[in-house]
Amino acid sequence: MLTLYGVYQSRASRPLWLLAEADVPFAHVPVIQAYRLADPDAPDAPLHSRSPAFLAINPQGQVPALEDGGLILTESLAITLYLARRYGGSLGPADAAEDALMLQWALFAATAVEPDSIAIYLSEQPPRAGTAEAQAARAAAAGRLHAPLGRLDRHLSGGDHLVGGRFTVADIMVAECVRYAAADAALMDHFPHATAWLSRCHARPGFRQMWARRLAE
Ligand SMILES: N[C@@H](CCC(=O)N[C@@H](CS)C(=O)NCC(=O)O)C(=O)O
Repeated sequence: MLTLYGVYQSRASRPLWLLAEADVPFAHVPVIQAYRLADPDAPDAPLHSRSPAFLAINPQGQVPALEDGGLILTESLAITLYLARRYGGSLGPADAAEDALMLQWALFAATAVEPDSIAIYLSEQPPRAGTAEAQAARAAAAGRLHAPLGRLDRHLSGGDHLVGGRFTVADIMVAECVRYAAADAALMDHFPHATAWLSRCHARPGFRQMWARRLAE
């Protein structure tokens, strides 16, 4: 049985969306981020990212993590890619070329998009939201996102999906990293194909199931 560690309100949303799309049975252990707890050391604190039991799974103290038989895997995009390859059917690669393209989009998401899209998200969180510092950080992050989002937009002007003319793990990985930036409507207005693609991704039953569970958490 697969075991996925990490609450829905974390980067665990990425493999959880994949698992919903693939309809794969799994055990979910909702490990919460330690920083979200008032007192992670309290005796009745829930299992969290600094709990000794979880550090035995991921000594780095971050979610998500996956256990599959003897395999323990960390890094949300590596987990999501693994699940697609192993259990995802057409969500995963059909051949070596698609495999390479899916890895390319995973690295694009992690390196060219996520740092600045997270910066946009964080600029809206209290207590920084609305401060001059937060606005400057947000504008700088949005500026740096123009090149990668422009590339994504141009790619999507030629088709509805990132790889293979069908919805795949590549769409999940990139959509999850772009999602944080989507709060910046003025930024996304520059990229109509990417914006429409993100809406299509979010209309999928697999995403809706994941998101409903996240909201209910
Ligand atoms: N690159 C890692 C980042 C993992 C990460 O930062 N996870 C956050 C939650 S989204 C976490 O567990 N934070 C807990 C902590 O730092 O204490 C991945 O994609 O899995």
